[in-house]
Amino acid sequence: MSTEKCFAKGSAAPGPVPQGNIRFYSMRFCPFAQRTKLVLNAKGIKHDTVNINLKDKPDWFLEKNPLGLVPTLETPAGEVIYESPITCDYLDEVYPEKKLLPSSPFGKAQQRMMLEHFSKVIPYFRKIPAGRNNGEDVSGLEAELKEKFAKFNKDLVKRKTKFFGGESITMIDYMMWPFFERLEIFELQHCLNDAPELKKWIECMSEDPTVKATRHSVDTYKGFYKSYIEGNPNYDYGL
Ligand SMILES: N[C@@H](CCC(=O)N[C@@H](CS)C(=O)NCC(=O)O)C(=O)O
Repeated sequence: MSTEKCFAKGSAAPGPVPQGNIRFYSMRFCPFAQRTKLVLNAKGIKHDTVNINLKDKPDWFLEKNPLGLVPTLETPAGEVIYESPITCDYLDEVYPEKKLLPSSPFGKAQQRMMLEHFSKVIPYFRKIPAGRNNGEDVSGLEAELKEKFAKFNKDLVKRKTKFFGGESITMIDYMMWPFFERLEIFELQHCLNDAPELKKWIECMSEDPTVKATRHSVDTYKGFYKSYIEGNPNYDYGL
């Protein structure tokens, strides 16, 4: 696929997925799709990317994923996989190079439990900016987020490791990262004031080549989110 520009309703469907490839349906600014992108990149998986206009989805995309969500994967055999944790687990299982999930059942279970905890953090990334935008007092929500970050900080202190799964990056780090990448854009850095270990984790993650290769600049994010808040998301912003 030679263009990063998004496909909207009425666009011709991309052809079949070539053998030896996997197709990644994405949206360039989606944090959930970024999880899958991190895993694809970290594992060096050959893939093509089809970006979707989420405000005006092509019918052929809805036929593949009735939920209409990115990330979605498609194999040359026409198998379709969606929901970010499921796509990432699938990739880790099918492509054995550079395993990101622990091999032990308990290790895997621990990562899934951490992800469950983290899923309670994600709504704050929507609620706080939306509240501010409506002129509401969001200090209570900010305090709650600070508390949640402090718990993740405690977890790192207890583990005494650089990353959440050990001394090197594992799946859980990539699953959480896209939201931390957006802290500055959503002006939420102050919520990390009681979380020094988590701040160190952010610094270590920022040095990871896969993280570096998949991130947008703050200006590009700002440009996209401005269009998003105005109700007219420019999915091709910066192209
Ligand atoms: N639970 C899903 C959430 C994915 C999601 O919300 N993706 C958004 C883009 S960031 C989307 O596709 N939105 C389209 C829509 O809601 O119609 C996952 O983890 O993959």
